[in-house]
Amino acid sequence: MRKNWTMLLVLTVLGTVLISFHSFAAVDSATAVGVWLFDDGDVSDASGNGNDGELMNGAEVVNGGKWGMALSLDGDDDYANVANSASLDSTAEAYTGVAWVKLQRKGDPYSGCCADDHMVIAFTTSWNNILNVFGPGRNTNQGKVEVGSQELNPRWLFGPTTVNDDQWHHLAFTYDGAKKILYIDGEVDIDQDTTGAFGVTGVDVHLGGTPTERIALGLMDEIGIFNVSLEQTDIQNIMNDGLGSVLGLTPVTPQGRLTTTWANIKTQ
Ligand SMILES: [Ca+2]
Ligand SMILES: [Ca+2]
Repeated sequence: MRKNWTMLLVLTVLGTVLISFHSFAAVDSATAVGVWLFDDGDVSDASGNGNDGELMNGAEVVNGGKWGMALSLDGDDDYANVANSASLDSTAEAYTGVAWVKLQRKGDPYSGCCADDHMVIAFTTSWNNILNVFGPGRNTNQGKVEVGSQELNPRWLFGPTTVNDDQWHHLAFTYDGAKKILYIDGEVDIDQDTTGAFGVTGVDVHLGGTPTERIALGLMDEIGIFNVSLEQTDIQNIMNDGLGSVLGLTPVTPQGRLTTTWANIKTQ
């Protein structure tokens, strides 16, 4: 009898630990405003909010993504446009934007900011909320990642790490009304105390460029927008397991499992 009670206790404790671990690891899919995996060959939104995008000026969805297919940008005039919606407007006060990017170096540094930057995610054209990679016009800052908004105080922030090396990097920008945080490959690249709200009402979202400038050269995959500021563990789960599987939208792929296994092995 005593043995059974002990076993019951052990199982209860184990169950509680597993349940709390699971809820800690989960990202609430209800906070995902737009999820663009590109795996259907287009810019369809997997979040359920209907924020489907449109390929502009010859932008393509191609094989060779981080996982499955990816958005391909020519550095000239390509981008994807997502029309404004009430769900996109819900990101004004708390926000997370995530994306995998594989960007090429556009050329040698020269004087003249900033039309040759690589835009990743932008609520614009008034720079209401941007996740942007510096181009040659930024001179020695070429390849560094910039986040911010015209309406925040302070407005802009960029970190030390460069990502224009034709390798895949995971970028995330979070804002909670008190702090901007830029993550690169799951680690904090830079953060800054900040106040204000994004003026995004009625604004389209552009992926990989804008209608007038800052056209990325390279690939982008697994772009997501949330109306909450996610924690670092959430960002790392999205990076390691894939945006679709973390949100329960797609099954965990063998490739995703392998990536996670390798990441675990490497950190041991
Ligand atoms: Ca084009
Ligand atoms: Ca993909």
